[in-house]
Amino acid sequence: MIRKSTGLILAFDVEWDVKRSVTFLSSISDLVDAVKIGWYQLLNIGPQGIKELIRSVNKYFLADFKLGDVSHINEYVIKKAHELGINGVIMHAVTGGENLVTPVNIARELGVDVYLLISMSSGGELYDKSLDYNILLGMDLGVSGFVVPATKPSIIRQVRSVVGGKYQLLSPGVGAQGGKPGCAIASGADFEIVGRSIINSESPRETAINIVRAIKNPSDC
Ligand code: O7M
Repeated sequence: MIRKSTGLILAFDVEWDVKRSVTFLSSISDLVDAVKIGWYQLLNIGPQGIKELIRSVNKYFLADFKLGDVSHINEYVIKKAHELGINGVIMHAVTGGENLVTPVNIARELGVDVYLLISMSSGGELYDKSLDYNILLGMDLGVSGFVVPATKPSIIRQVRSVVGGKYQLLSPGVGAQGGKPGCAIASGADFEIVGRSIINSESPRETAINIVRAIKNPSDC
């Protein structure tokens, strides 16, 4: 599970090398509870770069490779991610129970958390039609939590009301996609995932401080 302090997860979607990435993350490390990495890092710095990044920054690293394949491929990615030092992975519910059960069990044995994506910040209409099914699927599998969009607060509320307090809800779509900082957590999420608003800001640290403030004192949600 991600240890909660500020409630902010950085979506680190950047094309930077390891050195620049470490410098940036060190400058806001105290303000974020986890760093979400994914295709940007894999395609730009590669697996060895990711390993180096994780070794250099003392933070929870969440791998978002949008895992939604058949079981043995999911398993392979989780094992490889674990070797790189990844703490948690995001999996897509749409792949279905049969493709999720063994990978989730393997992740558990390795100490890697699985967060199940069950709704999307844009589109994802098929997900929203099967929300109840996917919530129960995740609970049956024993995942650590769910990805639920900041742009759809009613879905956050619905998921929270079904899962109770045992599961962590991670909410993307804050800032650039329209979600107001603080409002996803006010609706029942545990963490808000923010990328471009911080990364493209003239003063990323100041922007992150303002988001953390909004999380503590949400208004106009
Ligand atoms: O704050 P942004 O819009 O720059 O970035 C949002 C991040 O959240 C980006 O890394 C996306 O991949 C991710 N995301 C969504 O934007 N929408 C979703 O529905 C799901 C995710 C996500 O994190 O999936 C795990």
